[in-house]
Amino acid sequence: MEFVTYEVKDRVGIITISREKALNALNSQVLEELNEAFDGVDQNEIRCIILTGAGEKSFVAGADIGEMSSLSKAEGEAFGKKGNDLFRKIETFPLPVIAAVNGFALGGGCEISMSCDIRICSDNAVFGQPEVGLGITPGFGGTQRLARLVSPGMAKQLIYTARNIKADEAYRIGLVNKVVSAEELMDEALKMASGIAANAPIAVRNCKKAINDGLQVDMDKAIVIEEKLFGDCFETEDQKAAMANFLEKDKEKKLKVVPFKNC
Ligand code: DAK
Repeated sequence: MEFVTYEVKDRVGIITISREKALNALNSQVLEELNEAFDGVDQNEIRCIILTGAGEKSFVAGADIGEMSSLSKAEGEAFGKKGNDLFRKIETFPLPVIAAVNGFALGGGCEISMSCDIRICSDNAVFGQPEVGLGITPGFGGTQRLARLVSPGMAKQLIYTARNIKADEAYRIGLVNKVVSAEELMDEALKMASGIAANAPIAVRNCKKAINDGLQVDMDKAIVIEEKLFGDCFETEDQKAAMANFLEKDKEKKLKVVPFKNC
C-alpha cells in the first residue's frame, strides 16, 4: 500500500494514513487502502485499533479537494459511497477503534474520527466541517455523526458557520475524549488501547455492539439488545475464567488477559 501503513504492537493494531504532502487528505486510493487495512486486521489476535495520520501537522485535512473538484454528480455520489461504506465499516468494526488525532481533522478528517469509538487529540488539533464554504454538504456522515456526538444545535452551528474549533473547544463540547500534548499522543492512545486489550475481548466487542445497536432503537428494544449480548458472554471461556479467578481471590490471574475463545 502506498498511503496507508499497518503495524502491530502487542495486541494493538496501528493504522496510519500516510500522505503527508497533502496533509493526509482522503483521495480514492487512500479510501481503498484504508478499507484493505481494516480487512487485513487479524481479529483473533488484535484487541484494539488506533487510527492516526502521519506527521505532526495533520490527522486528515479532509477529502481530496483536487480529486473532488472535477467530479460529475454520479461520480460525486460514488465517491461519497466509497467513503461512507468505509466509515461505516470502521464504526461497526468488531474491535474498538481509537482515533489519535494529530493536528487538522477537517471535513472528511473530522468525519473519519467520528466513525471511531474514541477520539484522543493533540493540543494542536483543529476540528471542523468546512464543506458549506466549498459549496457542498458534509458527505461522509458529518451531518449525522456530529449531531449525535455533540448536540443537534452545536452540530448545526459548526456546520452552518463552517467554523473550525481548537482542541480545547472540541473537548468542551464532547467531540473528543481527551487532549494531550503532541509528544504524548501516541503513548496515550497506546496506553488506552492496551487497557482495552487487557479486558475480556468478547465482552468488549459485545459492549461496542450493544452501544452502537442500542442507539439506533428505542429504549425498550435497546434493553433487549443488551440482554442478548450480556447473555452471550455466559458461554465464553473468558467469563468462566475471569469469574472463577475472582472467586478464588487469585488477583494475579484476574489481571491476566483471558483468551479470545468461545467454550
Ligand atoms: N485536499 C487536497 N489537498 C489538500 C487538502 C485537501 N483537503 N488539504 C491540504 N491539501 C494540500 C494543499 O493543497 C497543499 O498541497 P501543495 O500545494 O503543497 O501541493 C498541502 O496539502 C499543504 O497544505 P497548505 O499549504 O494549504 O497548508 P497550510 O498549513 O497553509 O494550511 C489547512 C493547512 C488544513 C488549513 C489548509 O490546507 C486547508 O484549508 N485545507 C483544506 C481543508 C478543507 O477544507 N477540508 C475539507 C475538505 S471538504 C462528499 C464526500 C466527501 C465530502 C463531501 C461530500 N460527497 C460525495 C457528497 C468531504 C468533503 C471534505 O472533506
